[in-house]
Amino acid sequence: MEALRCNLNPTFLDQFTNDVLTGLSQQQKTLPSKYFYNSRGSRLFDRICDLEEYYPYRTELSLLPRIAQEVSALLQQPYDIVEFGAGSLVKIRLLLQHLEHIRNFVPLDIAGEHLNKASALLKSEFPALSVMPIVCDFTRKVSLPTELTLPRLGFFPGSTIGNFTPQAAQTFLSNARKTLGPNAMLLIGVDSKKDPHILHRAYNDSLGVTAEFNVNLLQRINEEICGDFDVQAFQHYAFYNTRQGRIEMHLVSQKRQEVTIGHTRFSFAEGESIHTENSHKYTTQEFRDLAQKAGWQIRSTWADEQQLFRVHLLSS
Ligand code: AVI
Repeated sequence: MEALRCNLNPTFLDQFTNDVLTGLSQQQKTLPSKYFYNSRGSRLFDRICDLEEYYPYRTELSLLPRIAQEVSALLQQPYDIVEFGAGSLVKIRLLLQHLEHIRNFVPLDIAGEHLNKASALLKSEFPALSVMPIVCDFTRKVSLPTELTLPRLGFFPGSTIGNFTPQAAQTFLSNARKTLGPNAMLLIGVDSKKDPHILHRAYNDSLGVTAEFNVNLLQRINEEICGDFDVQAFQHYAFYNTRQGRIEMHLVSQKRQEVTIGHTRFSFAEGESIHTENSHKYTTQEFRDLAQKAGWQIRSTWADEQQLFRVHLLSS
């Protein structure tokens, strides 16, 4: 299965290099978390999802069968489904098994090879479903295939929205509304604010998989854009920033050192960090306010018993 390509920047490596050089030139050095997901990073993320400490994945997964049944009752008409950041297409199966009258499914993702493989496999399991993958930057407005005529149900699981700043999350929600068109709905997973100890464990697992996932970003820079990071000389550090309501992940330099990427050299003091990810947590009220600013209303909310994770159904 060959995906359509839409709204991508000319060359990925130019963009990657540019983002890395820009991020490391700031006073608080940063690297965008979207670059975690090369093939090794995606495998490490799958291992994170299997960890006992990392509750978001399994909690959302356990909610989905019930949600699918209730959404099916609520929709009362056929919908086409558009998944943002589709990845391995695991969670959509739980929806497709329970939702009736879904004719077209459009998975959107930046990682083309992975998307094509996952789409072909899904199609073999649901032969009556038309699967139309699009390789794109799904955070921007995407032109959907003209074959889609029904109203659209967007799907954005996993609390990936938490990895955006609140401003970027609002922009994403507003672009998703434009992508989906009139009378759309959006089913979105959002991690809740909770006891910081639970959060701390989830991002500091005892097997060190999250640490490996974080450090892999430096390895990727070495391999793909000629960096010379001594990856052993940076340590994973994740903490809950109460004021901002988010987990922050950093890589902390263990010594004074210099790193060269291509022809550009960067100096690190001992203890200086690179900020690699934010994972924002939301109360229902905070998320309602955010969604409203982007033109969405919450129609229904589902949560597990401990309110660790919520899935909201939004309507435009
Ligand atoms: C993909 N995203 C929702 C994950 C999160 O929890 O913010 C990424 C992650 N980072 C460390 N562990 C998992």
